[in-house]
Amino acid sequence: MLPAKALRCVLACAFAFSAAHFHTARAQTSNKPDAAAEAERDRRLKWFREARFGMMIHWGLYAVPAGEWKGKLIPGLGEWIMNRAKIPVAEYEQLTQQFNPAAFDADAWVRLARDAGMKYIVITSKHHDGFAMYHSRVSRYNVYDATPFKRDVMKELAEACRKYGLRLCFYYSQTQDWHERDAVGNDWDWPADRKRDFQRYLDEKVKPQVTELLTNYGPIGLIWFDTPRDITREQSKELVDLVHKLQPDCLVSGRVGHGLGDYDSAGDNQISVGQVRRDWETPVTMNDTWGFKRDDQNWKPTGVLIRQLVQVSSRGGNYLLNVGPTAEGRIPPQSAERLTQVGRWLKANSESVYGARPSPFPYELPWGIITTKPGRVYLHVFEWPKGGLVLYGLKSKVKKAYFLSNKTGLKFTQQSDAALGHDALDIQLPASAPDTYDSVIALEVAGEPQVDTMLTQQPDGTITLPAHLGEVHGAASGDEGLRFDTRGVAERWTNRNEWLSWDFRVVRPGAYEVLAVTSEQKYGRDWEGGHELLVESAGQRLQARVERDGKEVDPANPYWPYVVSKLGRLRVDKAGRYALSLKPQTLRSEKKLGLTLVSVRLVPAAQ
Ligand code: FHN
Repeated sequence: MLPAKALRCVLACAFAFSAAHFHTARAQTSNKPDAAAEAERDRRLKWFREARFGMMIHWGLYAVPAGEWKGKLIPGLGEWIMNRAKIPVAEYEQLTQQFNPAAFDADAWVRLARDAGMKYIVITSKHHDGFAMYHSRVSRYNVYDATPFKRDVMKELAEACRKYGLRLCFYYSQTQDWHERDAVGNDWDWPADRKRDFQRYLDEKVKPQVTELLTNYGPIGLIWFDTPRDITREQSKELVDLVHKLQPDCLVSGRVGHGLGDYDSAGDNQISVGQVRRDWETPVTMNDTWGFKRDDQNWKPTGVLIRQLVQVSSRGGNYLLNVGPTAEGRIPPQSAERLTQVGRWLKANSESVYGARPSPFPYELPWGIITTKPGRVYLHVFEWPKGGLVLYGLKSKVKKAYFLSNKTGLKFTQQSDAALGHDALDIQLPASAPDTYDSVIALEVAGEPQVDTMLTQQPDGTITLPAHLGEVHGAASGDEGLRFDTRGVAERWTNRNEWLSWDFRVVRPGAYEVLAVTSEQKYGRDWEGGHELLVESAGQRLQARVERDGKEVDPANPYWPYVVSKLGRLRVDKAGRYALSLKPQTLRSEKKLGLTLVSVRLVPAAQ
């Protein structure tokens, strides 16, 4: 059984990107759509649910400086250079004269996306710098009127998307616009405490431009609003209504604000490890920036991209993978190469991704990830297990097992231990993985796959108790206290009266090292340790301090390094069901981070 409260919490947090940035998860739950609106939303979401994989494109004037201003490298995201270097509007506007991307080839971009297996493209029609990348009649600050290029990028992309059958979607920054006095964000041209008429900016720029985008480029898949800072609920609603009035089939991203989007957006580069019930999407960078930055060479390996795509699919979401083209109009070769490799893998394994349903297991498996369809279970094997793969907890009878890419059959046995309530499927595998990234094994079962969802010791001996699957005790009421971020990691755990417990199954008795896995902040910027924890399980008590004893990186969420802390040793004499509780005795919160628990892990102790 899933602990309902913890699950509710991770779901709520995972829904609400804006959440992650600006709003509380609970604000979300008050937006009860009526049945008719819900049916409309359902209809609109049909293509999105099948798509699973899209291309995001951050392209604008910022590609010209490419991360460097007046001979200095500017830290941070490439598309934020105007803000980070505090470039005055009048100076930034001069970049228009250098924007002439002769190599831009809409056909080639869309072909690259199609061959990668992507089903939609979300391109920045206007990012926070306020510059429109299409021929706008609302403001001459646009690629057609203000640059020597004099071409409408979006017209050309719309044609190519039609030709190759991809959906064109527009990113539009609705609140931040550093070119406009009345908008949010530019406090270097104008004083931060100036009187702003945000509604005027909305009425005179945002709505007319969104209208152009939804009128002049044919059917649009979705409008990807972003960073809903300072926008009121009514204003977010005005935008949602405008989009749906102009194109009833067009989706609105979760970042329109106030939970009013058609689907939810996870935080940037955040991949949920918990089950998510609402439709959702996560935007991901291929290196560390969205807009092109010459010095950013921190490219994610293809294996990580495939793993993230599968991880998102296995949680019922869409993976929106970014490219940042250069000022010449080229998609960086490092991006193109990776996209081609992902496309090759996807072509051979598409059945396990498109339209696939989430993993029936609430927890992660040590060798990889599971997706399903009625009658099928797909085992995505990322870590090749020596001597075969053993899967616990599958209750459906397996009729056939084979490699999805070439249909080679695999031998297997399936057993059930009635006393333990424990099922084991044992698949014989060749010595090495047939695919360098992800070898997919398809299992044929009757109907919907049935599994036992109880946390269970894995065949490698580890027992992982994820924070978000723990039962929360002593929780503060209202919006305060411990909750789980979009990755499923505990945050705001600074109150020692709150504690977690888990029920789990031990298959092999023995001695176990108990580890606490906690998460640093993004890019390892900060972490809070020194908490005193009490662990109680199998009639034993361990008391230990959270220290930096080791580190780990989760390939799905590489920007948040994990810290591993040793809590002590536990003995389990008999196989069976156990409970474990984790009660903080003291919690440090000087940095306001508290105990950022990812999981408690029991690892067989060396004898
Ligand atoms: O500030 C933007 C950022 O530049 C980029 O566009 C990302 C993409 O998700 N969204 C905002 C930050 O979340």
